[in-house]
Amino acid sequence: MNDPLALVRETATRHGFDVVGVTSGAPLQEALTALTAWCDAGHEGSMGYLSRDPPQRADARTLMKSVRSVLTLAVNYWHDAPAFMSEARYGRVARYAWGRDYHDVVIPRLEALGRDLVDALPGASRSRAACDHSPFLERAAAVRAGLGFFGKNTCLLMPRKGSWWFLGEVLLDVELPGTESETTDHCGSCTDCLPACPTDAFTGPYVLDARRCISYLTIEHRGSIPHEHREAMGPWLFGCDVCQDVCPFNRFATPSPWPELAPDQGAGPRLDLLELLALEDDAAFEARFAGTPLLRPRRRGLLRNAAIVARNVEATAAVPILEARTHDAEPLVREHALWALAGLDATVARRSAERLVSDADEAVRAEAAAVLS
Ligand code: B12
Ligand code: SF4
Ligand code: SF4
Repeated sequence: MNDPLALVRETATRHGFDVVGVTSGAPLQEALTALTAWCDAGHEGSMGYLSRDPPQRADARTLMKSVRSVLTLAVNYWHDAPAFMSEARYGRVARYAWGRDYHDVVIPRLEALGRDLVDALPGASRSRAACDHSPFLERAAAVRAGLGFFGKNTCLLMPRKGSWWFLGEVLLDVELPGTESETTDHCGSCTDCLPACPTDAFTGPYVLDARRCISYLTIEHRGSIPHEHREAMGPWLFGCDVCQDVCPFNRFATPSPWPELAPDQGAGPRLDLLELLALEDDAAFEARFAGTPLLRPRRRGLLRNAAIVARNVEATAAVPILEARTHDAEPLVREHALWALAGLDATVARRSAERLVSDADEAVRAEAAAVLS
C-alpha cells in the first residue's frame, strides 16, 4: 500500500463519508484545558457525565487502549424545507432531528468502515467507532485533524461547508499520516451568532453556558424549565438552530446525500402541538417517535416543551387539550400545562389553578399559587 491516506479516503467515501481527517491518538491538551474551565464554571448543568473525568474525555485511549490514529468523519445533515411558520399550532424541531436518529444511522456505517480498514491496512487489527455518546471531545479532534475550526458559536465549522454536519470517529491501532493543519480563526470580526441567541447562552465568544441553551433545556434537562427562559424559547420545541442559521458560513450548505436524515423519514421540521399534547401515555409517545431523536426527553419532557411553545405561539386552539393535561399523571406536564393556560385563557387557568393549588406536587402548587395571585 503506497498511500494509506488515499486508501482511507476512498474507503470512507465508499461508506458514505465524504469528509475525513486523521489525527493521532494523543490527548487533546488544549481542549482539556477548555473543558476543565467550562466545567469549573458549572456550564454543563445537569450533564454531570461531562465533568466526571475531563482528562478521560480528552484522551482517545479511554475508548480504545491501543489507539494510534483517530479518523474523524463529518456527515452532512442539511435537508431543505419550507421556512418555518407556527400558524398558531406548530412547534419547531432543530434540523439535526428531522430524520431518523443519527446515532442509529451513522454508527453502523462507522463500524463497517472500521472493519474494512482493519482488513485493508497492513498492521491494523482493531477498530472502534464513536459518535456523540462516547466520552470524547469530538469537535476538538476534528479541529486537530484539520477538518475545520471552532466557530464563536462553539460549533465545528468547515470553510465552504458550514456547520450542518454530524461528527463521528473511527479509532485504529495503526499509525497513519495525519491531516493536521494550522487552525486559524475564520470567524474574523463577525459576531453574528452571539447576540442572536434567544436565551443569551453565550458568556462570550467560544463559550456556551449550556444551562441557558434551548437545546439543553428542551432535550437534556429533565425537570421544570426555569421561568426566565420560557418565553425566550419562542417556537423551539426540540433543540434550536438560531446560532447556526445566522452564520454566514452556512450559506454554503448543500443537500445531504443521506436519505435517512431527510424530513420525511422522521419528525420533520415542525410538529402539531395539539397532536403532541394529545399523546396519552408513554406507549403512544414511543410508537409515534420510534427511531427518531425525539424519544430522548421522553413523553413528559416533550409535552413540557409543547405546553411552553403552545403559549409562545398563541395556540388558542390548544386550550381544551391543555386543560386536560392539567390532570396528567406527570407533575411536570401538569405544571407546564397550567403555565401555558395562564397565557392563553385566564378563566380556564384560574379554574384549573383552584384545583391544583392543593396538588401533591410542590412545583404544581407553586404554579397554581402564581396563577391565583
Ligand atoms: C454536551 C453536548 C451538547 C450540549 C453543550 C454544547 C456545547 N457547546 O458544549 C448542548 C445540549 C447544549 C448541545 C447542543 C447542541 N449540539 Co451537542 N453535543 C454535546 C456533546 C455530547 C459534548 C460536547 C462537549 O464536550 N462540550 C463541552 C465543551 C467544552 O466542548 P466543545 O464544545 O467540544 O469544545 C470546546 C473546547 O474544546 C474549546 N476549545 C478546545 N480547543 C480549542 C481551540 C480553539 C482555537 C478554540 C477557540 C476553542 C477550543 O472550545 C470549545 C467551546 O468551549 C457533543 C458530542 C461529543 N462527544 O463531543 C455533541 C455535539 C457537540 N453536538 C452537536 C450538535 C449537532 C448540537 C446542536 C447543533 C443540536 C441542536 N440543533 O439543538 C446544538 C448546538 C449548540 C451549540 N452552539 O453548541 C454536534 C456538533 C457538530 C458540529 N458541527 O459542531 C456534536 C459534535 C455531536 C455529533 N457527534 O455530531 N450539545
Ligand atoms: S442552540 Fe440556540 S439557544 Fe443554544 S446557543 Fe445556539 S442560539 Fe442559543
Ligand atoms: S456567526 Fe459569525 S462569529 Fe458566529 S460562528 Fe458564524 S462566522 Fe463565527
